[in-house]
Amino acid sequence: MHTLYTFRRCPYAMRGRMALSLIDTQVEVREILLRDKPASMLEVSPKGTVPVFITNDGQVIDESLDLVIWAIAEHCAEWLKFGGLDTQKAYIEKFDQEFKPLLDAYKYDRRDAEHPASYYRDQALAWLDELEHCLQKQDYLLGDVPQMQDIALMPFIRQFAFVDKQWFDQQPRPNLVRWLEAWLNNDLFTSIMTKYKQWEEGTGGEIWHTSRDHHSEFTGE
Ligand SMILES: N[C@@H](CCC(=O)N[C@@H](CS)C(=O)NCC(=O)O)C(=O)O
Repeated sequence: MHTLYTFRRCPYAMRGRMALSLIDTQVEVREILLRDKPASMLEVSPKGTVPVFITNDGQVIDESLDLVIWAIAEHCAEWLKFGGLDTQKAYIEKFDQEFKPLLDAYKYDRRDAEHPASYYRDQALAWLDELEHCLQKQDYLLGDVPQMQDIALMPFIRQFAFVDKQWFDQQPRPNLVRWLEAWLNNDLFTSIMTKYKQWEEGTGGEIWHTSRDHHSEFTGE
């Protein structure tokens, strides 16, 4: 069985769990706390970030985008229909590099920051505008069906929105609001937000039977 070290509220882990829930497999879920990382996780991935996924043949995948690609590229090519793997991957990497630091500066509003939180929020708006522009003509970021890019970005847009949801919803980006609401209410997202108790070293984790139901829902397969 595969093993997943994860933290429920981490957006990187969320994108990994969403991608895993598109395929048909079994995963031992080990829910961790970032302030109390299990030794066995640090042993396989000393950098100490989640998600960490260990395949049933022992391959360690400790970057969320690699995990998403592992799940999607092999099993759900339809999620790479627009643009293909390399283009979507490059876009997500750019998003991670540019948007995430602004999101953190906005969300955590550190006292020693150079600027007020609203400065970082406003810096991030170029990204939101770009996404809004894409969504003006279609249901999802790249077309009328969701793609890897939707899954990879959604947890971060969610986190951004929830810093001040009222502000976000009142912004002139109705299509982005609509896209986010649809994901928040979609089974593919709600089902990966199950609450698990913290995993204890030496015990068995929760067994998660993923299923292709979510995949079929979008592809009609
Ligand atoms: N590039 C990594 C980043 C993952 C990451 O930074 N996850 C955060 C939680 S959201 C983490 O584990 N941080 C370590 C810590 O806070 O100690 C990935 O995409 O998987």
